[in-house]
Amino acid sequence: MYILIVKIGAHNNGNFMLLVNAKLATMDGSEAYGLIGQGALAIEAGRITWAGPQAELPQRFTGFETQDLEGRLVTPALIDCHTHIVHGGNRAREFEMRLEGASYEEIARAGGGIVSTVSATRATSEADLVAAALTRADALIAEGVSTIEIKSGYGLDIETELKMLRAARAVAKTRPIRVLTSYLAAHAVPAEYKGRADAYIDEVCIPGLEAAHAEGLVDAVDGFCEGIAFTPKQIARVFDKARALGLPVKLHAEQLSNLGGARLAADYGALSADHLEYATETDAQAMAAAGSVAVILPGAFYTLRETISPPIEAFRKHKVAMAVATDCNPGSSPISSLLLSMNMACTLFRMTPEEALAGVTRHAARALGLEDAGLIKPGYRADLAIWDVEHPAELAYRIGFNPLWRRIFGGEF
Ligand code: DI6
Ligand code: FE
Repeated sequence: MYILIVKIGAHNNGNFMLLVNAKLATMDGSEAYGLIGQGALAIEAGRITWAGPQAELPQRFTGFETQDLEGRLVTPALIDCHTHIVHGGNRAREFEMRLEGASYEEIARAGGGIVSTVSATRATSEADLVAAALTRADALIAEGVSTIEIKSGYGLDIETELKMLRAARAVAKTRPIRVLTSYLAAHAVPAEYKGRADAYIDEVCIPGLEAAHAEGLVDAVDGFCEGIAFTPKQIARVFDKARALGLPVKLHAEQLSNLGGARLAADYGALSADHLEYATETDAQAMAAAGSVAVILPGAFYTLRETISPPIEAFRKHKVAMAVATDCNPGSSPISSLLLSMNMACTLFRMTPEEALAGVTRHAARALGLEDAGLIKPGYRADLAIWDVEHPAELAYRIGFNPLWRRIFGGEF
């Protein structure tokens, strides 16, 4: 009985909260960040139940525990919708090789690249994969991130793909963060299947997907459609299996060349197509019609010193929602800062700071198929970031600077 009373008390204090004297960037799709200058926000049982101008706060909230934010900016907590944070080893040696003149594709074709991380990941225990991923997750959390997508794809055998996905699930059990997993066995052809990509799809990729799905480890299915990876036809076979299992798809498409990946993704009603440096206006039209999000990954563009930018203007023109993500991975994008990714999206691709912020909140949620995150609105999860800045444009503007004051996850600081 005593325990019961204590629990009810804790529930009341922990789960009902009123934030006052706050500047709210609701990111609800209205003009100018959906900004409310002198705002208040009510949280009940982990959800936002009211948000608006403080002067209009309904009577029923009197008696709530209040937090005076002293004019600080509140945004939806950030969402990193494309990461590979579970992996073994690192590729600093390749970084040196690229600086000596080797290209990413040359290194990949010479047996380096993705497959070298595969050897390291196979050799790392699940517990050590989790520990390494947590350091990267912590860096993201420290910047106000509440939700991350984590891909497999460095196992390339069934056992290791499952180990990676279990490690990804463990991240969410160990930290206050939401994790969505993507099965990415169609990431590269492992050495033991060299020259036999179709056999790899049939013997590993598809049976592995069935096994991972049976264990509840898969939230979406991804692939790498590229000259150094898989053809649209091979990806389509993986997507057919995803569809049969009722799983949504997404695709690494047109990163280094245009093979028709974005159109393939659109044909399958993909949540997103990602990278897209070589995408065309026709691809943008197909994505718009399918409602697929364009996930912009400036960290990979920067690291590989690419020169062709994704067609941002075409995405704007055809109203393709643009998300921004880190692509945190040991090869092409060793970055674990979403704020820096936002800055890069602006400076390298001329996205606006408002597009960049929408790209890590509302549109990132859409890229993950989430309908209860990414904006400040009644009914949405109370996942919020509180910043020591005066204007939301400052989030993308500064470099190597983290103005996070507090993060609220599921209604709790
Ligand atoms: N595209 C990328 O940028 C990463 N994967 C992919 O399909 C690169 C992964 C790596 O180089 O390890
Ligand atoms: Fe990636």
